[in-house]
Amino acid sequence: MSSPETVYFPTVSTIQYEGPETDNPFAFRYYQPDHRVAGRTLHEHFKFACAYWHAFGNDGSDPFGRGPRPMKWLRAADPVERARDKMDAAFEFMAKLGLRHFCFHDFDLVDEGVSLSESEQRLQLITDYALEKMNETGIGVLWGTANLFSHPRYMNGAATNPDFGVVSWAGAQVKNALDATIKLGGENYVFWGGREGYMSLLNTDMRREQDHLARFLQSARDYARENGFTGTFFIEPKPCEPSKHQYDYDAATVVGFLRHYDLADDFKLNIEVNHATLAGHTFQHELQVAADAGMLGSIDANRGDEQNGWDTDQFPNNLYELTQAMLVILRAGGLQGGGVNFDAKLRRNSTDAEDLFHAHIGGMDMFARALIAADRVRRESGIEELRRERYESFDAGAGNDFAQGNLSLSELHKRAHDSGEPAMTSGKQELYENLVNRFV
Ligand code: XLS
Ligand code: NI
Ligand code: NI
Repeated sequence: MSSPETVYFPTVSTIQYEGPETDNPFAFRYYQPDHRVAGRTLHEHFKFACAYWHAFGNDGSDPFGRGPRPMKWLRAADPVERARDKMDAAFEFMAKLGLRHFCFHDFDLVDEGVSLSESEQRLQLITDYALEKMNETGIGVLWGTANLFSHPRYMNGAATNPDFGVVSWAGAQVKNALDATIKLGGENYVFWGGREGYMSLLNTDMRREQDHLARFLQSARDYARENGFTGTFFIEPKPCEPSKHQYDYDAATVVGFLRHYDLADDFKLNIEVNHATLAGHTFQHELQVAADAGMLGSIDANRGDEQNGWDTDQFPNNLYELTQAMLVILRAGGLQGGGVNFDAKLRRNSTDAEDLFHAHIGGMDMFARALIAADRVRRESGIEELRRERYESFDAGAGNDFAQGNLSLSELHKRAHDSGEPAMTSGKQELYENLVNRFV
């Protein structure tokens, strides 16, 4: 990588690994891209990506007031010039931080035009520019997506809109976003269900809307495959917000949907921490559901707030939770095709240019530290053996016959009579918790 040009982040130079003892806030204490854990480098495990929208589009505005963050890259009057400035800022940031991937929505790259044709022209121009920057730096696209939720035309949904005219527009937008993703060599393509859901069942034909969603996904898949896209499609589950109820509620719901509509060969899941908790699950639960279905594709890294019931999208810092998540990921053999996208935003009152670095350094270090801890837990604590032994009555004999489907209910009944009341076996949860804590 050539050394990044300094324009937007003059006070920060390239971030290096300095080890756990450093007091330099602009250094990694755990993340070393080439450090190997469980047979792969940390870079290969994570493929960390910058979320273009939060990092370079979020000025900190909230429903109560305009954004306080100065965004020097958004000052030009001309939309394409502004988009280029934004891209310069993004590439300066990523190069200094050592991020080798980014994720984008179509209209994060450049503002939507007043007509579809104008939007298409703008996307052409900005993706030409992106290609230049990507070639200079070696930075790539982890995934692209289309913003099918911000424009008022999508107030009743996009692919699930009751009006076919809107569904067509959504189709045009996804075609353009796929074209952009393919042009930039994107490794994956994401569908997060924006407003695909309902606000009230009274006016909603849920069955029809879900059929339309499946048709839409099939047509997007077919178009992308015909045009050379070999990556994976990800669905990103979320239970609510902005809709009252979103069809992609959680991992189990999406796995069922993909199988029902015959999409399971091309689609996997992108699991977001804060979406898991909004659905009433832990992050590790959602990862486990995806992994068990063979669909653990990618992660949107962030965290929620225990007192707030919405998608607060804070940067990850919960080591204990992340270590448990890394246990699931290591057991699953890693992410399938995806990586770790920082779908997280600075707090409204974090307004210094450096804050974006602190946030990402912290997140990357947390993931590295959690993975290293989880690997040690697996190798040194005995937890894997303990968990395996818990099920060992199914490994042989009648238990194995049962697991193989070769034992009837009447035979279970007979066995219970013969062997009498089973002995109690402790679940030992506190012991397991201590085994993890030893390495955190
Ligand atoms: C919103 C989602 C969104 C997707 C990309 O809650 O997390 O940011 O990741 O459309
Ligand atoms: Ni997300
Ligand atoms: Ni989210």
